[in-house]
Amino acid sequence: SGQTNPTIFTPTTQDYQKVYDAIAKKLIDEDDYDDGSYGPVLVRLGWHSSGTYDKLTNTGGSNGATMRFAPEGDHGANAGLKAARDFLEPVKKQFPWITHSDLWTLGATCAIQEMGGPDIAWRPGRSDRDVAYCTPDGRLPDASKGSDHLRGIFYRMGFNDQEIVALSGAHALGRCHTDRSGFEGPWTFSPITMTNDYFKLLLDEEWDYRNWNGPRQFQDNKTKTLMMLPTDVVLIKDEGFRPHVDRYANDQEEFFKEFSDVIMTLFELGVPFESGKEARNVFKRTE
Ligand code: CCH
Repeated sequence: SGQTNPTIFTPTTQDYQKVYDAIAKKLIDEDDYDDGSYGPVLVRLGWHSSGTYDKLTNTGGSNGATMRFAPEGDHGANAGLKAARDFLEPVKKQFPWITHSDLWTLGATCAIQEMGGPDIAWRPGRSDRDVAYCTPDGRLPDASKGSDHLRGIFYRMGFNDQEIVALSGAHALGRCHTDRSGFEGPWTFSPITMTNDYFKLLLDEEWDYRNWNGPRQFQDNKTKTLMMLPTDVVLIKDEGFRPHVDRYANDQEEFFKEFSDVIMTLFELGVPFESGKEARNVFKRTE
């Protein structure tokens, strides 16, 4: 029936849905990690594998999964992401036909949906590359810096101010760890549920410097349990970013829509897809 070589397996959307389901099941089963989910660290893995993209040289991005190798895996920005890569390894064993680079972005997509975020369209087509394709250190943002640095990093990927703010809303999820980045604490009270609370809290709380021995970070004046990075607070101080923080704080649906678009774009940066946009698919979530 049109098949030329029966030993070559061409996965269908249903096959990728099976991978999605296996990741989702592991997320439910392995709930004794961090705040109760590997979801946030999976999102960070998808982001750090993609956020190395440089549009001028068309290098970096999720194609390649070069974080598997030193030196990239050892870049300071990637500290702690071994937890996410190890979490996905049994899924790779179960579905050996999927590439690591497809698996990492699919893992992040699954995590966002399973944590109550928006639908994210995803398509396969990434291939794994060898160590020679590792990106140089310094392509990911430095949390201690200001708006010029943020723009420098994200404009290099091809994003604009609105997209920078939308992407930053991922900090509704997860936390900082002293043994990874040096920073400490979660951004929101519900770090394993995707909401627009990051934007609401940025606007509604008073953010003071935390008095501690660690790197400069902010804490909420009321409960002193939440944190913001210097690069987070930049979003309410900078007049190019601020209007989008206001919009997203006021309307979670608007945030979800724009976040969904921009994270799909992020995960596709630099990938030489053979398929067109019609190959994008939204996977069914776990009930
Ligand atoms: Fe982030 N992020 N991120 N971030 N990030 C950290 C954790 C998460 C910056 C710095 C940090 C994005 C943008 C930025 C997540 C998603 C995204 C940490 C703590 C630092 C530091 C790491 C640790 O100690 O474990 C900076 C600077 C920027 C600049 O824009 C974007 C974009 C995304 C996704 C779209 C997620 C999720 C986490 C939580 C990880 C976890 O383990 O809980």
